[in-house]
Amino acid sequence: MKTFFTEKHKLRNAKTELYGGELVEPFERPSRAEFIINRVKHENLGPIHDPQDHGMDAIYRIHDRDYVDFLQVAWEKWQAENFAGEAIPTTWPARRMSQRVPEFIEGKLGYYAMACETSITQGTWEAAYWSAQVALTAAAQVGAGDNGVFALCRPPGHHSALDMYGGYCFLNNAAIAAQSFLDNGANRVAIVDVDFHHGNGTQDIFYQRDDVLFVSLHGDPSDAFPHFLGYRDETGEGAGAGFNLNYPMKPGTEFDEWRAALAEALKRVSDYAPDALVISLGVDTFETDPISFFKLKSEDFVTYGKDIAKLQLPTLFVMEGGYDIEEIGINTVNVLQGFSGQ
Ligand code: B3N
Ligand code: ZN
Repeated sequence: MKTFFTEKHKLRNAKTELYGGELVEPFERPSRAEFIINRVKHENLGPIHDPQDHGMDAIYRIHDRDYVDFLQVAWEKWQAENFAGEAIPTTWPARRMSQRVPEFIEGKLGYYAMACETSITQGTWEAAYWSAQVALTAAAQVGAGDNGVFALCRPPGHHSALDMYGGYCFLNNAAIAAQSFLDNGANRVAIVDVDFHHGNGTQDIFYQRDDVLFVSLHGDPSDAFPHFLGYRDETGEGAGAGFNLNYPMKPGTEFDEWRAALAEALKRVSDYAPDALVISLGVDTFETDPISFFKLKSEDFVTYGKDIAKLQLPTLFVMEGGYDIEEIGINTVNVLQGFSGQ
């Protein structure tokens, strides 16, 4: 299996994350990608390629132009105010307040952020841009006939919506890739999100569409981030009614229950008969992940990789979360090896 990857991910190197009322070292840090790429090499998964530059058009197919403009200049504007720390929002357009976009950077951050753990820093935009290019290049490889391709994206993407960042995500790599399949001739694309967290951004982007089926298995939003989306009764709207499927699960969920949900999800995908499948691959479902609460073991990742392979669909794996950094490479490559039968 081919992997697409760029060292430019290192440009995303925030020093602070707001957690528990303190600024801590971010869970989403460069070493995550290093452990994964090292495991890809160690296991001889296949060749590793740099991404090509597909430009901005594919990004604008998913994200609002004003939002993308904001991401490009946010750090510069923050610095111009001589603030001492990294760019973190402190105020939001809450219920019954104006939804106008403010001029001042503090207001803009609050307008475009869905949460405030994710600091914007020097290099964030460039890393996010290249992460999207990794997904686009890998999608093109699937389009060219490879049955399984790995986009080692960092920063991740599935919390990012049309005009929203947060949850360590800036551009929605999986959504950008799915749209690129459609723009290059596919009629239907399915996205299965197996990250521990609900892919609120991906759901929101495709919620009213029937050309992308979105299915997510995740920690119940009543107990887990992102808290405000991912409930079972969110099934799609308008033309998209019936094309969004959520499987929220409770703290302590073990592999048998999780796998039964995956089987239902994959049956729905199979019935949909997509031309391509995108897996939003987060391995924060692992039993010792520091910020999650499912109980999957390393061997379970191989098993579900095999389950996905049984669909026999052209499949793009897009990296999302996973924070047990010592194990992230093993668990990620286990899925890919299970899928490819290596
Ligand atoms: O949810 C958290 C969080 C929960 C528990 C933690 N512990 C016990 C140390 C720490 C943090 N934080 C909110 C931001 C979570 C972003 C999740 C990004 C992700 O992986 N999405 O798929
Ligand atoms: Zn996650």
